[in-house]
Amino acid sequence: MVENREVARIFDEIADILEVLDGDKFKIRAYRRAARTIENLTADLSRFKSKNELKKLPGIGDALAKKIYEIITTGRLKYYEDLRNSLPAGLLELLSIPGVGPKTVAKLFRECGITDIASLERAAKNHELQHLFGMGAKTEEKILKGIALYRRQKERTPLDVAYFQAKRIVESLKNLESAVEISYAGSIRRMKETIGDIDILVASHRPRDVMDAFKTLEGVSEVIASGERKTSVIIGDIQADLRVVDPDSFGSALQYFTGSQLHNIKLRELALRKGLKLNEYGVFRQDEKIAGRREEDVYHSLGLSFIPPELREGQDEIEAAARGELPDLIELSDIRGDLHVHSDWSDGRSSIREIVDKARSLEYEYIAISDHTPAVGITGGLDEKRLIRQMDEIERINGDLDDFRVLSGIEVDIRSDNRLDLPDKILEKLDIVIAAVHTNLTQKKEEMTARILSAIENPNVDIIAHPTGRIIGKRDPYDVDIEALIDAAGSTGTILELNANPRRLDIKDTHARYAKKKGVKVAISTDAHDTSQMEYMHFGVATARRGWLEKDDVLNTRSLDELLRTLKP
Ligand code: DGT
Ligand code: CA
Ligand code: CA
Repeated sequence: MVENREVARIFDEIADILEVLDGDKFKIRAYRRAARTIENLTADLSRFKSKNELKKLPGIGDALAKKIYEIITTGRLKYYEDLRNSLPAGLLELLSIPGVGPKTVAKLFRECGITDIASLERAAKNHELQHLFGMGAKTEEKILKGIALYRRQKERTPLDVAYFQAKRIVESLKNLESAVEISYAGSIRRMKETIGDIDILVASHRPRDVMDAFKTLEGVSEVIASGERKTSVIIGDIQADLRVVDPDSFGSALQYFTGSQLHNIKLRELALRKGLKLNEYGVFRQDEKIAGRREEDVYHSLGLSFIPPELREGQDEIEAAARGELPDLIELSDIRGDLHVHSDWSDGRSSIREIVDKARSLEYEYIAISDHTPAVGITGGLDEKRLIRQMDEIERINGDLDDFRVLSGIEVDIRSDNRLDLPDKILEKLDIVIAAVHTNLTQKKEEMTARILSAIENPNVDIIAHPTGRIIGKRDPYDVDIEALIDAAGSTGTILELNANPRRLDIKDTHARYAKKKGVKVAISTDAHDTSQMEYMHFGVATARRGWLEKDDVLNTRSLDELLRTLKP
């Protein structure tokens, strides 16, 4: 069955190709609009029985209905295949480079004969692009940076994509009778922000059964290597390694294959100093095995308390565990509310009431609605007037609610002139004010730092959202002195957001640890633009754990009363 998402993707790609070919503007727009219609459709396209039925959809005329029908009945679209084949094979990949759109690709192709990433890189390095209209040395630099970013991101997979895939694998293998135990290992268990490959560990007396099930999982496109104890496959564009071990050494294998490599090296050195031997089969004193079945016992046998996987990066976690001074890490169940959520008043897709329902299903006690302000440049940014109306609406909603509270908030833009996008006299009236940068991201370091500092110093600002502005694999952080921001937040009592969106995770793990050292509190928030994104919270919590944060370090673990006291002391 062809999914709606796939049909939308094909239409978007057709629009891209037509744009590269300098095709008809109206036609291009029609494909894009149809792609959006299809994406937002709740019914499966495959349920439509005829072209005429499809034509009832908004923006779908005769020609488009015919094409959709061809895709859902044959799984292919000849027009699309012909279009693709009319272009050099590597040309469309150029569109994946951040900052390169169809218009640029068209120009590069027609005026410079560039057909793939390698030839673009060569031309930019040799300054051959400069004679092109509108392309200076700066643009060449930007293109080279974009290529580097694209390559980096291509090698590693964002955490959410890998996590979703790993979860699917574990869910299906868990039910096997021959699988005694199963766990994530490697970087996915440590919840690193990007994943090289997925590692899964199974304890079993019948490894072959487990391997067979693994190789035939839905979505496996290639078996790279297949042995009795280890198999590697490609599943949904990412490599997954499965290792099967004897239940007697599951704990030590889990410890070994969770890594990180640096953590393991340090742990092995500690074992040697204690006259013990540590490997994936167990902990040994001479020939006697003193631990191996349970992972906790591996650590205990070395005189350490259990080290949570998120801390195993080979920093100073082993020393801390030896002193019994590991942090008592925050857990998802400690979270009592989400302090950064967008509603359909600005660019969110859910109503405030839908957000409240979702928050209650997550067992939260409160939620803050924090929509955008006009300077962000989206439609629906809240000006003073609409914000006041939204505050009234929230008051009404609160009137209908027992033991749950909607906080009136805003994500006020910090403009490039260092001023907030709404006057203080209205910010004062809100329960919670979040400030963030959204435009002019290329300011110089001193300028950007001063810009965010000015918001930190405003007594009406409670939280700075996504303080470094990075989009993992797509956009580097702003050039900003993050330590200076954290230091300043320490003196003003301003809270820093740890944005839980898996493509942001901003501030990141190491910054969170620095913030803790400076006594700066963190708010873990999802920045959800629809209710399903409110489930991103666990990615934020995992990143906070990687930053050694405890419950008390995080604002939204507070009860409503405590939270309000912190916000308005
Ligand atoms: P990744 O996949 O790049 O995101 O990071 P990891 O940590 O999952 O690394 P991976 O998949 O190469 O290996 C999984 C774990 O196996 C790693 O964290 C530590 C452990 N390990 C044990 N011996 C070695 C070794 O010789 N090389 C590597 N790379 N890992 C080893
Ligand atoms: Ca891995
Ligand atoms: Ca691996």
